[in-house]
Parts: sequence; C-alpha cells; structure tokens
Amino acid sequence: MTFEIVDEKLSIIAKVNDNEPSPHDWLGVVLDRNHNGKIDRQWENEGDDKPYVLNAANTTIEPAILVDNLDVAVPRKLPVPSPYHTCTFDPQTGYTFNVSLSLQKLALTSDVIHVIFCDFDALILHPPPGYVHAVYVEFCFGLDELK
Ligand SMILES: [Ca+2]
Ligand SMILES: [Ca+2]
Repeated sequence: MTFEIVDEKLSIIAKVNDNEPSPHDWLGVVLDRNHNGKIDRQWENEGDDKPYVLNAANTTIEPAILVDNLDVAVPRKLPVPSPYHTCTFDPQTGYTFNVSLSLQKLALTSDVIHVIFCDFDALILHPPPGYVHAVYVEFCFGLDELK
C-alpha cells in the first residue's frame, strides 16, 4: 500500500494479489474519524469510525460497521457508485484499488488505519473453517511524513 497527499486528499493505492476477480470482492478501510486515537469496532454517532467499503465493482455500501478485527458488517442495502475509489484488475498482478478521501472532511489527528480485504469468491468456493477468505492489518501510515 502506498499513501500520498494529492490536492488536499489522502490518496491510498492498495494492490491486492488476487487471482480471481469478483464484483463482490472488497477492500475495507477504517480510519480514526472520531479522533480518539484508536480504531473503534462499533459506532453510534455520525462522526465515528465508519468503515469505507470499497467494492471491486467501483461501488460502496453505507453505512457499514467494523464488528470485530476481521470483518465488516454491511447493511442490506444496494451498493451505490463509489465517490471514494476506483478499482482495476490485472490477471497478472491482481487488484489495484485507487482510493481518495478528503483530508478536510476527515480532519485526522491520528494516522492509525485498519485495512481489510475480503476475497468473496474464495468465501463462496471454500466457506470457513479451513480457508482464509479475508485478511486484515492495522498500522499507522505516517501522516506527518506525507505533509
Ligand atoms: Ca477474488
Ligand atoms: Ca476512533
């Protein structure tokens, strides 16, 4: 993953080594939107850490909830065209998610980020247990160094 600030926006390029495209594969990005220095699993208020659900089909579903370390619960709503990202697939290298989020809107004070990738077609072919269909990682992306 690479991070950059472009035109007052946080640009995230995430490359995912997936061999099989599916419109239901998705990348989840959670930021500390309520400025308490950590990623919160649940949210109650408008300003809380709501995940961005970035579908491979260039759509999003809102609102979503990070229910535990691994997964994001999405409401039973139809996806809408995403204002946050575009996604391309290359059979050699997999997905490239190109994400752009308004820094002004986020007003981040902490740069902790939680990222999930869900390989939905793997989940359908090999339901758990026994096969990992999603991966996640939480780290600080170095916001101060980007400025
Ligand atoms: Ca896949
Ligand atoms: Ca938080």
